[in-house]
Amino acid sequence: MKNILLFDYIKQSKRILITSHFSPDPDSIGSALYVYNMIKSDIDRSEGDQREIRVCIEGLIPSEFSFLKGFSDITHTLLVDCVKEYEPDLLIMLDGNNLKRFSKLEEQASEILQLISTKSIKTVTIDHHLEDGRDDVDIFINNKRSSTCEEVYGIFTRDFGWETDKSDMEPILFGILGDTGRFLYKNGFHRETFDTVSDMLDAGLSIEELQGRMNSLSLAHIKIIGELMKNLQQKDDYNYSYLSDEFTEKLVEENIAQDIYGSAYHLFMDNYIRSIEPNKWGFVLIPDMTAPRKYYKGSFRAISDLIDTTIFAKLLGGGGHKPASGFKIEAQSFQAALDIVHQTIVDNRVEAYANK
Ligand SMILES: [Mn+2]
Repeated sequence: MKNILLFDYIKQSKRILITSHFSPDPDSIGSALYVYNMIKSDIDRSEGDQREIRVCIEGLIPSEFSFLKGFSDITHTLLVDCVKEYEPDLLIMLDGNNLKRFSKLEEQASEILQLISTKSIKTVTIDHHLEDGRDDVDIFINNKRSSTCEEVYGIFTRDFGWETDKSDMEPILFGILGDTGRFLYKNGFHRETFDTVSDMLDAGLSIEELQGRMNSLSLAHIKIIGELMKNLQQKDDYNYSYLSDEFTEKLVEENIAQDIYGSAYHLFMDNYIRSIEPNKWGFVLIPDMTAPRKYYKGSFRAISDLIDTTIFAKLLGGGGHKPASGFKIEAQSFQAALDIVHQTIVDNRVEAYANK
């Protein structure tokens, strides 16, 4: 039913805008580019079709994603500027369910909400995260699949039956590999996931090649991962590590790119923080590279069914999934930020375990 309505929206709108969460990961950019490419092909198929389509994503976009079809078409500006200038009548938001995930600054997010209501822009969210705190939209789709990529593939390729070639599938497989941790994490719909992935392998895509694009490292990555290993600590029942303000400021002086900083942090977190014995969960805290000594961002990781880390992340202004969540806080210093995180754990640990 929702898919039929979405189909009508896409067919009847004149200017369609696609977005996904800022500083995109493979699932975010993969789902955005797939939806963009599918609708663009639909427009191109029928001669004289007046519809226009754009994809706009805020924040840092890793250059390793540039091989994906449609990458060079991404409008890389503030979302609010794109909404004002392009004047879409349909906004499709992917891999997030609150405008604050798509537009980095809070006042800009509220400005977009204002524009949505004054300009009567139709809104669609397709997501797979927990739903609390989500924005009200005209169509909300979340079937709790492993990734937004799986959700959108189920709609456009499977349900609508739109022609999908190998280059259309590539962003989808990239996103699934990213969000499933290459099929590592608990997945309530594993048959559907492997069935979807079988389509991609039949089309000739290679898991090895795509995973290779996610795993390739520079010396700068190794240096950052090494620092995180050096700073690793254990406290009570959890592991944690961090980068100091001084270390991060030195990276800025050395012109280390933000995407390297971000991907090294993710690699350390996804591979180590929940598996240093005897603990099975933990967090990593790092200064925001653009504003050290002011903003600090962190992520929690846990093995499945142990603890609900979103209990902590939400109190720290973030969210996500029970075993994997993130947050960003403002603090006077790195130590102050770290103290806030520890205290949040101490105060809410019982509830977090109970909610597993
Ligand atoms: Mn995702």
